[in-house]
Amino acid sequence: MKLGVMLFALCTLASASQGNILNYGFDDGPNGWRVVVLNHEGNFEQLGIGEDRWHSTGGNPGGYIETQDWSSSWTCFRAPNTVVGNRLSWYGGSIEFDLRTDYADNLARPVVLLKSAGLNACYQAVAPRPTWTHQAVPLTTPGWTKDFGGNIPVTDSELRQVLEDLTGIYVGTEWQISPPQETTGLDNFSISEPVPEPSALLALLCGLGGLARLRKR
Ligand SMILES: [Ca+2]
Repeated sequence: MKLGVMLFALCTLASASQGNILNYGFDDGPNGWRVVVLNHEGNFEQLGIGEDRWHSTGGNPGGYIETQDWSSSWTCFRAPNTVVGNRLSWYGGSIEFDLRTDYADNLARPVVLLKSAGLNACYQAVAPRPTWTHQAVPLTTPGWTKDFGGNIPVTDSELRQVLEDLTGIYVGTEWQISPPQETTGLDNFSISEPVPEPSALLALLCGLGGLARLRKR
C-alpha cells in the first residue's frame, strides 16, 4: 500500500514538471509583449516600435494582441525580456500559439524569430488564415533558417547555441507585401520543454502501483 501511494506521488510530481513552462493568454492585458519593427535585410536590428493593440474580447478565447502593418521593414510581436537568457532546456520542446491575419499572399515567411548575440534562427511557415490558426513550431532543426528568406538552414548545434544565449523571441505579423495592409492578431502563446524520459518510467510505475493497490483491496 505504501509503495502504491509513493508511486502515485512521484507520478503526480513528474506530471507537474512537464508541459507548458510559459503561457500567455492576454486576457488581462498585453502581458509585456510589444510590437517592434526589425531590419530583416540586416541582422534583425530593432528599427522602431509599432502600434500595440490589446482587445479584451475576440481572442481564442478572451483577450488577444494585434497590430497593423505600417512599415516596409519586418513588423513583429516581441516577447517580454523576462523570458530570455539561457534556454537550452527548451531544445526538443515547442513554441505554440494562435495567429490570424486578414490579408495574406500565402508566401512562406518567418513566423518565429529567435535572436541571440551572435546568431539568429527563423522558422518559416505559410500565412495564418483570417480565423485563429494554430501554429506549432518545434524546437528542433527542420524548418529553421538563419536568414529571413529561408535559404540558409540552421544546424543542430547552431539552434542549441541560439537557445543557450537567447536575447529575443519574436512572432511575425507580415503576411502580405502589397496593399491593403494586413492586421495580425496573436493569442495563446506558450513554450513547452521536452518531456523528460524518467517521467515515462514513473508513469509506468504509477500504473503498476495503482494495479497493486487495486489487487490489495
Ligand atoms: Ca486569450
